[in-house]
Amino acid sequence: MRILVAGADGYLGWNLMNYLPMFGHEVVGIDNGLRRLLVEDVGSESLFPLRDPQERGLILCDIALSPATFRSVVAELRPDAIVHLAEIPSAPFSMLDRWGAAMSQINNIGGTLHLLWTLKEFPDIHLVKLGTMGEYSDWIYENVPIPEESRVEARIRGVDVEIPTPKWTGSFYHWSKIYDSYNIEFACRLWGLRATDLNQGVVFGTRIGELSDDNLSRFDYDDVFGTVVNRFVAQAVVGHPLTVYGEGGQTRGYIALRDSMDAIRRVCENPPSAGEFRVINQLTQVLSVREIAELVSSLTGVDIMHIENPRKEAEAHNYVPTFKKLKKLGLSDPLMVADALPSMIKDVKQFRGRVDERVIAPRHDWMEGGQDDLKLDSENSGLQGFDVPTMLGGDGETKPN
Ligand code: USQ
Repeated sequence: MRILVAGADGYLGWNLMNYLPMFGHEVVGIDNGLRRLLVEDVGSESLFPLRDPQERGLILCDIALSPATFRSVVAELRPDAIVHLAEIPSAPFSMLDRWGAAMSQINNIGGTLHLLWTLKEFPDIHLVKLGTMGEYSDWIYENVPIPEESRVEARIRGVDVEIPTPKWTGSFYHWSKIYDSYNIEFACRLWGLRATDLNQGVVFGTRIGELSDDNLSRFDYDDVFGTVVNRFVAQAVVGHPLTVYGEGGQTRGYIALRDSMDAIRRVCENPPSAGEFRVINQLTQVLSVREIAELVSSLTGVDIMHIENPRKEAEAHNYVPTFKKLKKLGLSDPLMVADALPSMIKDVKQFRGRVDERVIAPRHDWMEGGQDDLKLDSENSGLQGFDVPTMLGGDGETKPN
């Protein structure tokens, strides 16, 4: 198959660019380079050194700012599938301040809308969209198993009806994913598009085995862009106590990087029919933060530290997600956190000198919402002053159109 990966410079994107060709697929990657800039802006960088996007052979293109360029890439390439990973993926970033919130939603929802309008012209292309398990709030699903469908049966004031799966969530980032999901489902109905919404849990891992050290994908461990398992591994390697937020009973779905790549491949190879909006819950294991900390601590001897939770979230709750569809697509023998940890620790140790301990502890409280640095409107040109294409040194083609 010919597959276009949007967001190809990211943690998942670059691994996918290397994984899909192993199965004979042709891949083309586009990216706007925003992730590198945002991580730099919060005072961090990928633990693994990265090659430039140009060296990686990626096309510099921002779906939200340069939709015409994106359209021409799609028109020329005519891919069988577009894997859409081109979003700002961080809940903490979206809760930093008004800019983080606005940028997350404008970039994510705006980019996805432009992508949908391009697909309207090419409706046979299968949209594989990265969503999140965080679209299912524990508020709604405390006593009900999380569905793996776009529709559920409900009884409203005594009447049995079928309704869109109810969603609620806890960060402006996660809300952007909910709005994306509903927009995509609407476009499938409206224009007969075919799409798969992958509600992915938290991903962990350092590499897909085959990547050489000088071609690794990014690995974030900071308080804003790092995710919990990867952060705990980086913390353990430098002897920093593991930062469990609050009680640590926060329970989530997890999936290994390797299995996430394999799931995406299988989803691409098995497209839904025209007009279908397919939902898949992409996780293989359910764990609490405390259980993860205990696993990392037992392997490394590093202490566990319960710190005040900078987020507003339930610290103890039920969590019963349904996740049957990946297995049906053939994903088997998933890698569990406990089994992945030894090789992750080994990989991270190689780069321990690059861990900056100043970005480990959480620096922002979600309730405070960061400093409200509202300048005069005339100074707020662009989002937080980022002129992405120019900062990347892109040519005229990548400028907003
Ligand atoms: N946590 C800690 N200590 C830390 C970091 C996190 O206790 O040092 C806790 C958080 O409070 C949270 C849980 O670990 O309860 C997961 O946090 P996370 O930062 O690993 O993941 P999250 O913010 O939920 O977001 C990540 C990805 C996002 C994806 C989501 C899937 O960044 O792109 O959508 O996982 S899910 O969690 O299912 O919503």
